[in-house]
Amino acid sequence: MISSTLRPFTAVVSALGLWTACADDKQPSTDSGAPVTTDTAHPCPSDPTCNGIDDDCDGLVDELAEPAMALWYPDLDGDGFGDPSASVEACAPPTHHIAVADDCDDADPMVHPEAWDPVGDGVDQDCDGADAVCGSTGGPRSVYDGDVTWTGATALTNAAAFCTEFDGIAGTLTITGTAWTDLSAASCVCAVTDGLVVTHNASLDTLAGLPTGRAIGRIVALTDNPALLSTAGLDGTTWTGVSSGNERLDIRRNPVLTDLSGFGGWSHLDQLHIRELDALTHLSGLPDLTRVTESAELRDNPLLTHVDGLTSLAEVVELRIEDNPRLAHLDGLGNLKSTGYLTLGGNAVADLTDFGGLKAIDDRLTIRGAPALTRLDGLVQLERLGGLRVEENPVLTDLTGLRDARAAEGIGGTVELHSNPMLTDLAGLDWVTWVHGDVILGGSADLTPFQSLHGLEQLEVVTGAFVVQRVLLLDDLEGLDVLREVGSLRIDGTDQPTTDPFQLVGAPALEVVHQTLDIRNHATLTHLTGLEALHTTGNLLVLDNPMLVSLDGLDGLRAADTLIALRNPRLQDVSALYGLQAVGDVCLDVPGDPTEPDALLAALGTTEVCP
Ligand SMILES: [Ca+2]
Ligand SMILES: [Ca+2]
Ligand SMILES: [Ca+2]
Ligand SMILES: [Ca+2]
Repeated sequence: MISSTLRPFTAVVSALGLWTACADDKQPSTDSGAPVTTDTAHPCPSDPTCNGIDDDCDGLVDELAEPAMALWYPDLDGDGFGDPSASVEACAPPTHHIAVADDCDDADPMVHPEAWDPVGDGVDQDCDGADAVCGSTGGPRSVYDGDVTWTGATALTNAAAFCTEFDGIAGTLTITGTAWTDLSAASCVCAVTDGLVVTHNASLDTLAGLPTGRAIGRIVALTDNPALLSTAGLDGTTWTGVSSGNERLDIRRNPVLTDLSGFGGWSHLDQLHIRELDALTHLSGLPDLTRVTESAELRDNPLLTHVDGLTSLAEVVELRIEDNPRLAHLDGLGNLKSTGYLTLGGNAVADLTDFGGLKAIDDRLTIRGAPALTRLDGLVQLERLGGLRVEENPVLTDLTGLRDARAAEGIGGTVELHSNPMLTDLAGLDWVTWVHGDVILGGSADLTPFQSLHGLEQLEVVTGAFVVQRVLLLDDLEGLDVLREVGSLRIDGTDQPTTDPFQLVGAPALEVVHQTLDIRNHATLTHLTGLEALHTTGNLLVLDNPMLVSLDGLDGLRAADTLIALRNPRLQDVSALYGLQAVGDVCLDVPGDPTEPDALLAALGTTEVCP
């Protein structure tokens, strides 16, 4: 509008030919005659400045004063940059006009050549011809140093304010308690170094809206978003922060989430948590994940039927797949080569055939509470087994499937079995020649139907304790054909209802018990027959065996650190101990022949010391 009122000043004068300066009459004239020439002998009397005319005919235009004519641009939004399409030529700036042009939107003071151009909002704030973009050429250009939280009713304005200055975060971005339906309010965020936390957003149904070219480091936590349907909006993210020590994907309690895609390109994690996702049927979306250096858990997903999105996974330090009651097949885990701990339970899986590629379970295989697991077949390539725990599996009938793991030759840690009501023996472990840990059968829980130790026929050495407790139907040690050395041996017969007398026969090669040989609470044990090969033990404890008459069976014993036999009310014969050549403290109670202890002590050249 201003331009239309000012432009006529020169244009109209010229167009109407009202007058032309310095014609032949040497005076300003109104005719439109000959071209202007200079007449220095008859100069015009004056030369009013800034009308663009050589009024005094001296050949100089507007020479007496400043400024000269210039172009002026309207700056209606007051941002210091004018509208280049609406210039005005004048000696002085008209109202609201400035000398600087280049405003590409003179109605918006946030848009001008020096403005911050937020990424991804579709607006070219800095007038360079395009909206800013993330990536190697586009950003982040301004990084906020610290954590950022957008929460509740102020989330939108806080995000918008942030985006007027920054497009990167050296910290964690938390979005919580918002009314957002997507993440477009965060469309300026090109990079977050430490993680993206999206939690408790009632309306959020998609993660779309983040800018193209974004990079997210270390952590993505998506928890408790009741409307979240899909994570596909994260597709295209560059996942950074590898080896930072806390790289984590944590997705839990998003009850309608069905699509876990969007994590392509993520190759390494320290922790993966996929938990309590009530609607999830397929675990897809991690096609490039090859390694989890701490733990991966898939737990409490009631509808999960497939884990086909983990096809690249080769190495996990701890893998827990538990309580996914419809998960019958682990068909996406065929490339898994090694784990530290592998824990399975509460799924519909019937065997271990989906672990056919597994070469090493370095710490422990735990099979716990598996309602459909009847057999353990499938570990056909296993070369190392670091430990074994099998407990509370209602339909597991035998361990024979573990013969597939025979290449391992031994078990590098503790073996524990209890509370498998259909399991009657250890058949299937007949490739185990050593256990570098404890063997605990029964322990604090029942091994109810357990009837024999058959299955351990190749076991030669147990470095830890061999413990058999609460085994109601076991009546001997048969099966331990070649066991020659254990750390400790505790055979505990508490509450044993069997009418067959318990005997210690079945371990004819046992020569050394390094720490403690503990025989107690056997309702029917009468002698220690069966231990004839034993020549060395640390502590020998014989306690609370109501029917025990003699220690016959220990005739080969030559060295013991301590000997304690107490509360065996029928014990009368300890003559088997006369072969001892080295013994430490002795404490004997022989109710059936009170003279026996003194005679033995004298023969051994020691005195009684009781604890
Ligand atoms: Ca402007
Ligand atoms: Ca502007
Ligand atoms: Ca922009
Ligand atoms: Ca721009």
